[in-house]
Amino acid sequence: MLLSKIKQALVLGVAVSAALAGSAQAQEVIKIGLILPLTGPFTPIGKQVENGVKLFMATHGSTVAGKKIELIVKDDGNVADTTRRLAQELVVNDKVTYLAGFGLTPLALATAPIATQAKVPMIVMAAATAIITEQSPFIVRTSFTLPQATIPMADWAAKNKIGKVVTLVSDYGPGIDAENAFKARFASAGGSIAGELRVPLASPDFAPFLQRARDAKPDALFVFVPAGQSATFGKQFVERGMDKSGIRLIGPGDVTDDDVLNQMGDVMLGVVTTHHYSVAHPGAVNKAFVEAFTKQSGGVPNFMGVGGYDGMQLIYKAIEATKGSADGITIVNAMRGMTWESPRGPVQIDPRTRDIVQNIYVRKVEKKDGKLYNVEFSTIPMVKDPVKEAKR
Ligand code: VNL
Repeated sequence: MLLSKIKQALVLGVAVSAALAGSAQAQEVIKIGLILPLTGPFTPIGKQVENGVKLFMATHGSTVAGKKIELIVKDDGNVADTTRRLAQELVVNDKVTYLAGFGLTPLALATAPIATQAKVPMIVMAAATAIITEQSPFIVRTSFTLPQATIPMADWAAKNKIGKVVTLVSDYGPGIDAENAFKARFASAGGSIAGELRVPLASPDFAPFLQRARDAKPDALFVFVPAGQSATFGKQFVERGMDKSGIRLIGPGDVTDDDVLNQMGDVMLGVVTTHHYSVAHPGAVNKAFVEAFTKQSGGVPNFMGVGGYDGMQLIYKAIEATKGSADGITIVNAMRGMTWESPRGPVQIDPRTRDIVQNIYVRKVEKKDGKLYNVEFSTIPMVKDPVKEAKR
């Protein structure tokens, strides 16, 4: 009698574990399509984001809420038509639950209609023109917006004996956002704009623009160039003798990108910028992030790397919150209002706009242990995208 009970239990046990093994094999998969420029001039940006995404997966495992996470990485070569086609294929053929990446504004704008039609959440990890999140109700952003990063720069300049400024920006979405935000805020604080220069995005030659800026004799030159162009800009800045002209360099922190700052050299010492991330941001969360990122990729993270890392963090949190839902509306609604501690500091997804709310730091380039860093010295807490705030 007892023996048969034991036998029964054993048989049952075997049956249960067989069933468990079966369900593990058939474990549901959640697919994430990551589209980035991984060839062409913006390869370092794509690589930063990809490394951030992969680091988050490596440190947090690839099973969330009992589901296996599968990352599918695609290279758009910074061609908007390609980004859109890849997104379409990922949705239709691979049946991804999430689209992610988007290195530059035109790539994100081209893909927005796909997210809307397919009702697939689209996590913008890099591109930073304010209007992007308004192009689809399925877009949620973990990078930043240029107006968000720029307004504190205008405030700082106005308070620090800078009266006359020439602006020099890359001639597309984020540059025009930066120019407009700076101009309006700086003027309202009593500053004057002595010139507005726009440089083509493709293969830019900054030299003639720098000469014009110099001729206008401003107190400061406000610059936005996208990450990946700051090294070229820095080189031409020095070749034109701008570093010895007495004209200060200011701008959102794209121009002192942590990834290339040391390549730009000591001429950058003392440059003040405003941005949401510095590799030198204090605290345990960033320390661990920088160490792990450097170990994994061989280079330091910049704001693009952190955008990728947090984008994946947001996706994991949404999978947990929705128990792995595949419904785009459910997912985006779960993301609204989410908060977490990023390597950059505290962040929140604005429940209304789906843009990221974050601290903007005022930083100065300093040398520590022989290396250049953007050292934060002042914090403007939890800044929302000012363009969307103005529309309320
Ligand atoms: C964008 C904005 C791209 C800021 C960037 O680097 C950047 C964009 C490639 O929205 O296109 O630093």
